[in-house]
Order: sequence, then structure tokens, then C-alpha cells
Amino acid sequence: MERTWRWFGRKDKITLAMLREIGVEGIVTALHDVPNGEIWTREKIRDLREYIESFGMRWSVVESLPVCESIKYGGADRDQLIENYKQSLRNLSAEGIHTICYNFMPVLDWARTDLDHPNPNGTTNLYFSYAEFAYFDIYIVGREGAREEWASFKVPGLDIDRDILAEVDALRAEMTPEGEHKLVETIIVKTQGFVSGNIREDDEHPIELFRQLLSLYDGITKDQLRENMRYFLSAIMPVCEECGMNMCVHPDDPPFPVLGLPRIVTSAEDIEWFLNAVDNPHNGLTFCAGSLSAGAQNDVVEMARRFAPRTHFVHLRSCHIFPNGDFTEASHLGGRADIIELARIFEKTNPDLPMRVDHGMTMLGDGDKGYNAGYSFLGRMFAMGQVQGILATVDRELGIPYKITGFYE
Ligand code: DNO
Repeated sequence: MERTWRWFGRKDKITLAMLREIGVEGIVTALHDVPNGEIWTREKIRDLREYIESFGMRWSVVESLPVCESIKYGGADRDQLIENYKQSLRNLSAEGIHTICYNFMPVLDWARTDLDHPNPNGTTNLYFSYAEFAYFDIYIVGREGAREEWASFKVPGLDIDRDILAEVDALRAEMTPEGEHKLVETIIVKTQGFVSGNIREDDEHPIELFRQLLSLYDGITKDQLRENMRYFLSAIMPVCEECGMNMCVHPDDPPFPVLGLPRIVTSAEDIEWFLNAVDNPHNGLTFCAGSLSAGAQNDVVEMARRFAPRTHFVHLRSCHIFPNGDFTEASHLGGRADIIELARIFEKTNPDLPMRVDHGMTMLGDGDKGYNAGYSFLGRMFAMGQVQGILATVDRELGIPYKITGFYE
């Protein structure tokens, strides 16, 4: 697979010169300064592409070309927004970029409740606690019906009885205003703004804004959301065919419904659904092993075998699920995802498939640098080194040449 790295543009504290030193071949990025819904112009795309190329790398994948909420919930202006999306696709293709990662998660992109959860070795990782998430839902957002929903909650994919409300009440007894503030920052600010999400670091009233966003989905069922995804994909496919554009939806992270919102890319059945709904090779998947492995219902290796032919982009990371269902990010050599086996599957299918390591530990001073949540430098570099070793070994087994960059051969 092509070794790529998610880079957040010229403002990223991690520079392209640094990435060249660690064996990165391709860059995954976006025009982060263009508001969601506006057309990405050729000039802006070219400017960034040429900057990347001046460091000897290529712009391999766009992550993300955001799909506006109105397209997701089926608002009155969705056709105009889809037209803009198509024009951005044409412009990207004209500049030689042919792989687009996007998501179809309503309101909230990825979700975590703790960004600095300690590992036994002193590093930290991202963490998701159902009880803290339920606390946020019930007591901070104050969503109507939330308490009743959590009362009958079952951890997806695990046959356990977990009394979430009892845990939420225990949290309530000891919660402080600082604790609540931290949950808001984690769930809807720090994990969202930098991924072109709805809420930015400088929004003054994030909770009010968040409630308004949730209300856009009143009455939108899973079936309706699926129909809206089908509508969007059907509308853009002719342009994708015309300009050789591969669309690859990112699975929902975590892969289950949250905050009363439907989520439709959570399991093998969901993936099968959207691939068949618009059965075109340009309609594909970002195989995010991390998001999929956070769901106990998912057999990640089996899914990779099944969906490799329609996978256009791979995120390598792995999750550990605790007995109560909470999850954290595991080592890239451990956890539920089996990255070694995934590397074999994807190398066999297509050795040129772009792949990036996803999320890394915060280690050895990463925490003081102000990196985006989950996107440390040393932690991700460590994971990238591990994955490069896996790829070189798997390639040797398969008789595929492994390209070393940056050294005399
Ligand atoms: C989080 C990321 C996601 C992903 C988007 C794609 O770390 O994996 O934010 O980029 O969902 O649209």
C-alpha cells in the first residue's frame, strides 16, 4: 500500500519536510479553509498540490470533501449543494486527485469522551466511555427522551447487561463544572473543529449550536438517511465515472447510533447496503480498521476480505474493547483489528492502495505540542514505523517489491 499521512495544511505544526524524513510517500489532506458546501477552485487545489509536490510527495487522497448536513437530512438546498460538490470533484480530478474520503454521519463526526486516557506504559490514548457519553446526552445536551433510551441501552455486539443509568447517576454525584466543560470540549469541540466539523474552537455557545444541529434530524430515520445517501451517490456517480473519481465513505466512529441520530455505516450489513444501493466501482469504502474494530459486532478481518475489492483507501489502527464495552485505541500491533492480516489482504488486492496510520499514542512530549486530538507526531510516527515493518515483511512473503524511500539502495 502507498504510505500516506494525514496532514492538516500549511498551518499544521508537523511539516512536510518532517514527513519526508519518515518514509511518507503521499499526503492526505483537504482545503481546510474553504467553508463546507463551497466549491473547491482549481487554483486553490493546484496551489496546495504544487506545495506538496515541492517536497517530493503527492497529494494522494482528499480527507474530507465534506458532505453538508443538508445533503444528509435532505434539506431544500441539497440539489444546489450537490452541484457544488460535483464541481469540486471535477476540479480535483483536473488537478490529478482521484480519491475522496467523506462521511455520512449526521451532526457529529467521530466521538470520544477522553483524549488523554493513560496506558499502562505512561503514554495516553483516546477513550470512549458509554457512561460519560450518556451523561453528556442526558445532563449537558438535555435531549428529550435520552434518559428513557439509555435505560434500555444494550452495548452493541456484546451480550452483557450494563446499567448505564446507575453509572450516570454515580457520575452526577461527583461531577464538577470543570468536568462538564471538559466533556463538552472533548465531544463536540476538540474532536470536531479540525476535521471540518460543525463546531469550531471559537464558537461561543457550542451546546446551543449543537442542539440546533440535532433538531435538523427530527424525524429522520435510518431508512430515510439511507435514502439520502443513495440520492447523493446516484447524483454524483456520472461525474465520478466521467473523471475517474473514487468515492470512499468513512465508517461511522464509533459504529453505532448516538444521540438519537441514525448511523448507517457501522457493520458488514450496512456496507453491503450502500455498495449495492449504488452498485458502481466508483462508490467505495474507506476501510477504517479502527472505527470498525470499536464495534464488537464487527469481525474486521472477515470484512476486509469481503470488501477489499471496493476499498479505495485504508486507515490502519486498532481498538481494544473492555468487558463493559468501553473502548480505547490499542497498539497498532494488537487489539481487535489484526493489522498484520489486514496488510496481507490489502497488499494482495492492490499494492498501490493508499493507506495511512490513524490516531497514535500521545508520547514523549507530544502532549505539549498542541497537535489535533489523536494526531500526535511521535505516536503516529511510531505506528508508521511498525506498519512499514509489517508491510515490508508481508511484501517479502507475497513476492511484492517493497519500495524504501530516502536511503541509498
Ligand atoms: C477522525 C477521522 C474522521 C474522518 C472523517 C472522514 O480521526 O477519521 O474525522 O476523517 O469522518 O470524513
